[in-house]
Amino acid sequence: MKITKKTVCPLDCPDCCGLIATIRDGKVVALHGDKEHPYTNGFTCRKIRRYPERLYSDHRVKYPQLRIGPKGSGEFKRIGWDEALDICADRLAGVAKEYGGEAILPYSYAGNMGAVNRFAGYPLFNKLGTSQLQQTICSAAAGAGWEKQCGNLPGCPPENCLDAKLIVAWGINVKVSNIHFWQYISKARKKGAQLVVIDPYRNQTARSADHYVQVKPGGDAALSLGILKWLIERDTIDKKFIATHTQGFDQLKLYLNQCDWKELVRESGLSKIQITKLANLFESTAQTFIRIGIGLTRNSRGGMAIRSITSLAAAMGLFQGGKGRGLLLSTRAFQGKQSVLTHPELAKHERRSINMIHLGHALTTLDPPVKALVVYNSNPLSVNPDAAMVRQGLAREDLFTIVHEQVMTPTAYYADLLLPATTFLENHDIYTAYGHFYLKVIQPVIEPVGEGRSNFDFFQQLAARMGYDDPPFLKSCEQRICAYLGNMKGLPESVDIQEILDGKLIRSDRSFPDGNAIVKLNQKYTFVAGEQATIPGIACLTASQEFNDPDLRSRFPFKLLSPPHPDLLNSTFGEFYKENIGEVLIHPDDAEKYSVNDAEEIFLVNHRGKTRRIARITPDTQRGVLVAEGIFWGASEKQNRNRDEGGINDLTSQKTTDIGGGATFHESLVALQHIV
Ligand SMILES: Nc1nc2c(c(=O)[nH]1)N[C@H]1C(S)=C(S)[C@@H](COP(=O)(O)OP(=O)(O)OC[C@H]3O[C@@H](n4cnc5c(=O)[nH]c(N)nc54)[C@H](O)[C@@H]3O)O[C@H]1N2
Ligand SMILES: Nc1nc2c(c(=O)[nH]1)N[C@H]1C(S)=C(S)[C@@H](COP(=O)(O)OP(=O)(O)OC[C@H]3O[C@@H](n4cnc5c(=O)[nH]c(N)nc54)[C@H](O)[C@@H]3O)O[C@H]1N2
Ligand SMILES: [Mo]
Repeated sequence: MKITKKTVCPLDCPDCCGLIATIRDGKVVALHGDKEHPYTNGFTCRKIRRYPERLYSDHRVKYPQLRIGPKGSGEFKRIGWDEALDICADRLAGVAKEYGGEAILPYSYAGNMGAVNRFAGYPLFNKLGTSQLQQTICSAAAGAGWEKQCGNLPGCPPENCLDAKLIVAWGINVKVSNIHFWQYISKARKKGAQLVVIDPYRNQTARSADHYVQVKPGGDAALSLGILKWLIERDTIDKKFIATHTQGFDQLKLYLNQCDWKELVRESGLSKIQITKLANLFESTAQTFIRIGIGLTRNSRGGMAIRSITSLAAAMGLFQGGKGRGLLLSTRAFQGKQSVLTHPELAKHERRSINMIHLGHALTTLDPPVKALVVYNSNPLSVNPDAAMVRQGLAREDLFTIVHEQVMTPTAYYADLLLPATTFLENHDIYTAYGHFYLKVIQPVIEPVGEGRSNFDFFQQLAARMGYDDPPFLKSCEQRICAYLGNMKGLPESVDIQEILDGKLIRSDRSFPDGNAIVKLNQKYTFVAGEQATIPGIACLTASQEFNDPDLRSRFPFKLLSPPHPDLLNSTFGEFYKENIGEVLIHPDDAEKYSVNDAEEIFLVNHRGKTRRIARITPDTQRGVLVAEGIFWGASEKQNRNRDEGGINDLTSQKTTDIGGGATFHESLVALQHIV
């Protein structure tokens, strides 16, 4: 018998789709986009269509296993959950007793975006007094940059883009990483809108655009400040909006008056003509919608890129909204109290805090050392920067590693204790989105596959096994969802909690149809925001780090970008492409200079590590910039046999962004090396 049930995609993607699962004989046989979900609009990406295959594949971790071979070998023996929980409890309590709670490091991110399961480990780790993890790997710089100038303003509803005449995709590959937004762009273009893409390489979205602006990596502050300087010179900024809804503009104006065009040109990589052409387009199109991505923040000037673009948007009055006008980075639609998910009150004292980007450091050189690592909702060996160092850490004989996973990832290979995790199709949870304004609670659509347990169940059971009976450990998943809904900003007053629990789709009341949140919420845009020693108060030009390092530049002449691939979601789905090492885009002039042939398998190397890619020679990238789409596992699989070769993140650095402590994935210097 065939039935259908509604659910929500759990993947870390702005689109957070409503899905329809088709179930036959207790098994999910298909997933489709929900037609009743306004943003999903009946359509879903090709990744999620393969999810049923992932669900039942041989790569799935189906029961608890204990390592019997050498670290990283992937040789395990099957054990039962009872024994697994005993081992977890004994080892964690043992480490805490001998070395203190801080010798335990939990590592998690957003494999599952459900609020309950995403943060399910926190209460136990707070109780145990473990090291704390700063979850910075994705949007920390973007969030900090936005908050510095815009406070807690929500983004403009994506629907507003339908009436735009000029749409700017700035550091975002919409057709790959935010595909449902394309429907609005597409409809607006049918009504005459033009699409501008600002990106260091001609990505899939740029190939469909009306104008492609090839900015230098990290050159966005220079570009947006150049545009603003031009608008000020021509006196076409929105003075009324600036006077009414902002503060501190004069200081920025003074800075820009003194700012030399030569510097703006050098830093943006664009000529003055290219900058002013774009400025003229902005000036002549009132109905402008800017969609900013997170990609442009993954470098040492990432926060400043956001601060400069929002300052440009504020000077243009885009925050006032109006037909087809707006600015969207993240919607910030619903804001629940995270403490009801994480329960920090269970911690008895202050603990050290470790930026997840520094995992390599934490597992190899940190003192006092980490003795136990608990990984869930993440695949750090593939996604974390400086992964060669992570691998070195995971190989340590004196480190006890627990990995709770759905599939046999490169990280799972290094587990001492491997535990089976359920997927969203087997879970109860609540999902909010960062690309639209809807929220939904879902129930499991099938029974767990194998002996999988959700993050929530696993950590509640482990807490019980460790003898803890504080109230948070006795709560059900539904009680935690209710607590989260309790003080949530964005929930319309009229909604009934029971209806939400029953699965009703809710639209946030922080979504203003006209995109004029700043006016409706009576807030101000601050051009000058709290100057600190290393953080200027206004948007301005700053120096880049690794790309400017003369020593590294002399040894590693190429800038490497490593953005998403259409078939992967970060490293998720990597098991389908195990033999695939991915491509690297190389400009024809560079290929000639370094005698690289198209389709040649080649090493990318630097002082941190090395990986293989297939060369693709194309003018889509600029001279001196290599682009490697996708966090494929391929090379990491080879690495299990050959220790000094990993995935793309073996080349990226543990350096953090200018603000927010974010990752600098798109700022690594590398060299090309022939494989002999
Ligand atoms: N198919 C697919 N979709 C995904 C993901 C995936 O892995 N695969 N990942 C998901 C996740 S977790 C996230 S956070 C989002 C991320 O999605 P986005 O916000 O789109 O960010 P990125 O994909 O990192 O980068 C987007 C674009 O920024 C460009 N870029 C890099 N450096 C610069 C720069 O200095 N300036 C400018 N202007 N552009 C630059 C890149 O070349 C890339 O084309 O996507 C989500 N969606
Ligand atoms: N070079 C480079 N590196 C990057 C990026 C980049 O652009 N370039 N992007 C970065 C970004 S934006 C992000 S967000 C991070 C993402 O890093 P991660 O959050 O680690 O994302 P994934 O690679 O998708 O891995 C998630 C893992 O969690 C598992 N999982 C899913 N659901 C559950 C669950 O309910 N329970 C448990 N226990 N496990 C589950 C999945 O099977 C998967 O293996 O990667 C970053 N890494
Ligand atoms: Mo992300």
